[in-house]
Amino acid sequence: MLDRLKELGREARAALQSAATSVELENVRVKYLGRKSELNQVSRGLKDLESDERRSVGRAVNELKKELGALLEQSKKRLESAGDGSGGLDPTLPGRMPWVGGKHPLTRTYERLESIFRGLGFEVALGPHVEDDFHNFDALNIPADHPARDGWDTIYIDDDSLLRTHTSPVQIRVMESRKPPIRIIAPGRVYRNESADASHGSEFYQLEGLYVDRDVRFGELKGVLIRFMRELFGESVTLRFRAGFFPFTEPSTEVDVECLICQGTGCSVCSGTGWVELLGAGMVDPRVFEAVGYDPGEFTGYAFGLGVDRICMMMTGTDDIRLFLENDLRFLRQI
Ligand code: 2NM
Repeated sequence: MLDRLKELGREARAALQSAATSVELENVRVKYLGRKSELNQVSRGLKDLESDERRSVGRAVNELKKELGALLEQSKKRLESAGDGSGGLDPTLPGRMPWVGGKHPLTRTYERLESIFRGLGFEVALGPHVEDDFHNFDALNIPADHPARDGWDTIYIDDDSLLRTHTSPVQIRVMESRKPPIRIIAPGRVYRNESADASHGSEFYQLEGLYVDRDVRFGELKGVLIRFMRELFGESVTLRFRAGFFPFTEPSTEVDVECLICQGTGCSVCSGTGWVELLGAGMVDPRVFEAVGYDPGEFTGYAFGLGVDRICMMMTGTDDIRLFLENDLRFLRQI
């Protein structure tokens, strides 16, 4: 009899634990603990047993009933928390995503800029980071003995090799290799021999654009830049065009956007001015066309350049450019 009880216990335990729905659990309860269950029959038959056997079997029956009763409650709870008897799975619970990393904020900014300009008909052009004086300076109307060269804080590798100080040499190389119409953007990393502070890094990302064809006018440049900035910052963005100077464009303009962080009231991102200088642009100087073998009488064009880091700072409310190069996950995860 005791052996039979042991076996019964094993069966009942397994059945209780594997019941996957509340209906199944109720069937298990009826079978092993119900009025007509084998255990109950043994219980009722106790009175017919010899007193010794009655005592030992009686104790075993009670212990088993108690144990199975507790297991039943446990299983009920397990299924209740599933709610619908779906076997412990609640598909309405919020999901959990492991941290798998993400794109760097600069990459995301750059990809957004690229996609806007692609939408405006520009194709992407790339070029070497190690350049020569001709492509980085001379072709851009910045002659060797001219004080303007000092303004770029160039990192030289040897007499004629340098780390590009802007992506303009990419545009020069494209013009050397093809005839207009040309409508390109040249994004990428550029280098300056500067000590880093909150708004300057020794390397940063630039995106320059170039459009050359017959009869390209300043109005088209303005139109494309305004469209670009409205796509990026929203239709209600406030812009300011100022007269500017670059050796490679004439006339030239600098474009500011009202600081998105403080709405123009002044903060650390805009150094208290309410405006952030976003890009420089202008009509390509005839001397640049001469340097690449284009006839300035036949073609005109516009060019522009912007700092990707600046834009990323404004869009993320970051007031120190160095954070973009340090790769501190505590910073990157906030963005
Ligand atoms: C700027 C501002 C204005 C520019 C000019 C050229 C080229 F190659 F066509 F001459 N590329 N980029 C340019 C013009 C860049 O950056 C602030």
